[in-house]
Amino acid sequence: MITRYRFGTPIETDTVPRKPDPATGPVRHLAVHLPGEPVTASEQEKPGGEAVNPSRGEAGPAANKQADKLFFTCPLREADIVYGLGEQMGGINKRNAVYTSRCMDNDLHTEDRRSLYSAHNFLVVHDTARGGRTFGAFVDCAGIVTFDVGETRRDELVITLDDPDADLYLIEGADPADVVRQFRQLIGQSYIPPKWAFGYQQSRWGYRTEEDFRDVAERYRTARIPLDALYMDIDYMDDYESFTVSPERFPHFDQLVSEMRAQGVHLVPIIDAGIKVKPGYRVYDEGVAQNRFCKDEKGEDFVCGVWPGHCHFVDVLDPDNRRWFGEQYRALLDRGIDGFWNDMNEPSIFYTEERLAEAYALVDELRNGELDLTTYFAMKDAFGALSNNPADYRLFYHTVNGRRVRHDKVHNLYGYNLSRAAGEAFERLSPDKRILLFSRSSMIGMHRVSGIWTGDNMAWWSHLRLAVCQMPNIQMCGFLYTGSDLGGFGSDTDEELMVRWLEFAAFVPLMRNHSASPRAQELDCFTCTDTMRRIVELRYALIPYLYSEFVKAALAGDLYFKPLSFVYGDNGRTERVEDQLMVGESIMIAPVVEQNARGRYVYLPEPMRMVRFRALDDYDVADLAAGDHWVDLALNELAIFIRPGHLVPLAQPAQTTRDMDFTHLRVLANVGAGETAAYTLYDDDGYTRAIDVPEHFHTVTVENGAASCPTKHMELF
Ligand code: MIG
Repeated sequence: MITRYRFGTPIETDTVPRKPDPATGPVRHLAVHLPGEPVTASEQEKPGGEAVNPSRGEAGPAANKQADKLFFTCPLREADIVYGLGEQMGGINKRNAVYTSRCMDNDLHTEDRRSLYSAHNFLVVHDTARGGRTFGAFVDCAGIVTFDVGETRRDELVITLDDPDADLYLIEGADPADVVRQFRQLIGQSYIPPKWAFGYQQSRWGYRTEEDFRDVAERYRTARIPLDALYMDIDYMDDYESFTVSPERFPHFDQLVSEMRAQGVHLVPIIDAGIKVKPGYRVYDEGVAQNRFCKDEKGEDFVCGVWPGHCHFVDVLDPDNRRWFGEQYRALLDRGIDGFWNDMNEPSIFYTEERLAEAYALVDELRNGELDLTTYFAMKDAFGALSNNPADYRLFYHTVNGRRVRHDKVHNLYGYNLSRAAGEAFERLSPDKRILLFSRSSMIGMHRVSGIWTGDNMAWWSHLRLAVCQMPNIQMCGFLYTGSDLGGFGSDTDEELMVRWLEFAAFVPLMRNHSASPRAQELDCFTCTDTMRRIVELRYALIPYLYSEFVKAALAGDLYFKPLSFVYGDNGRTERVEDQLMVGESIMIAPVVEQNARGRYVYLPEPMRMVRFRALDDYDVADLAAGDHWVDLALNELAIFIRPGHLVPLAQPAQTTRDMDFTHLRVLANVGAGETAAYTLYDDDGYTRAIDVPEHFHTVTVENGAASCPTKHMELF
């Protein structure tokens, strides 16, 4: 059951396509503290609900509550687990930390980061004790929201809205999986990319010329490692101008696109949010002439510094500007491009002239003196705080329904609407074929037209582990197509981390190796390239299953990656497992995320069949009982655990998904003698926009030791 409560007059976010009528009366589960209202013991029991606010005096967190904000609080019991919040730091269970939804270009994802690039204001509070309550809360607003999930007080959840205008949705369900399903129904169907986006993809901030792309493609072919896409980072552009291609470095761009296409490799260019201020640059000229940009205090086009130097930001909160911005993608679509990644759309600001002037003034003042403790740090901070300074987000304005709105009030809507502009344009400009799109910044709502990647991680073991935990929480918020930079974006990777990361990423929808560290990270740069090739081949073998599970999850509003308890319920163990995931309906994975490990403990909630691959045709099988097992996993071993009565269809890998045969499949089964099992396989041509049609669903059956399917050639693996 979903109930909507309205507070104040929120700005429309378009996150919920069909809103239920707002309810009146008390809010169940959460105590509400309206702006200006003192927090007193009388808040303790809200009629008709179980919202309890522990009584307290002026001391404690209540005293910190500011009068102009809106708060929701809820006691946390020992057995409660909190899921959700999408792209944030921490574990699957979000307890004992604070998270702030404030889209930020934070390039150092340390444990203490409270904000990453996205604003995903949905969480589930689940009491794992018998008969406990389970509910979801979705805060639908444009402003900054902070979730103190028991950091300040272990026994209390406090949700703080900087701006007291919001819709609050409360979702009651039987269990977390049910709450998430209802929430996903509310926010609408998740974006589905083309099938080639499930292939292996190679990126690096450093490919500069068309020769670089030919070289990488050729190296993958020489090493016989499957590859579906190469990514073009900002250096392909002419002077960092979005939607342009450098004529010097890419003199034969169209030829490059078709050469790559002939090999089955898609080129995926980056698009940056900042539009360079440069008369003669078409997008700039048109944007100025048609009044498309955000304004400063004086009503002039707002200027700040990003990659290209001085930039304007398109006011994408206006539907007409959104349409105009979306049209810009045509320049590249017309040249055969069918995938994009949208970067810097928090939007990231390197500097503004206002902040720079302050810093220069300080330098001038201090130039000839001797720096002491105070002045040294003042100077350091003046430059250190130039980027993404909250003060700069107060310097510019949007027009929302004819009303001028300062950016900081709607900051979290920016990246969402920029990528929405692209996604909505693709539906017009490419009505027959799905276009690949993922974004760095996002808000719930954007999940209908785009995926996300998790930004600038590091080649750290902790970030491999983080990627495992982020996946299910991001997907709960609607973003099914997601992934982290494989191998780590910053800092040099090592061979072992790279292999272990590949073994996990083999199951991640967006399997993209991206980096900017000095060490090259393409898979032919390592001594264990053979192992890496075999892992990528296993990924390709799994594509029929992964794609099928992905599309079915999108259609059903379900998850592709699930925490174990979403399948098995709570048994005192399942709900505490954070380093194993369910992938679709048939498989559990238990990736190695520890340096120098040569195996790990794996918890099995039910008896499962372990298939431990060294390669597609080199594996061993063991039927394991429910419970804890030590599993040896040499560096070149990747294990999957198949649920009883379940099937996993496999294809023969090829160098690209285009070259794969999806009509002749084999099926891995965990089906006992005399038993029957069935699997619904989703498959299509890989790009059609008509997804949910009966011909795309195939029934695979295993019985009497044989596999069959009326519409595909099927053999037992
Ligand atoms: O300020 O385009 O997260 O993936 O390689 C850095 C260069 C801008 C940040 C993205 C990263 C990309 C990089 N970009």
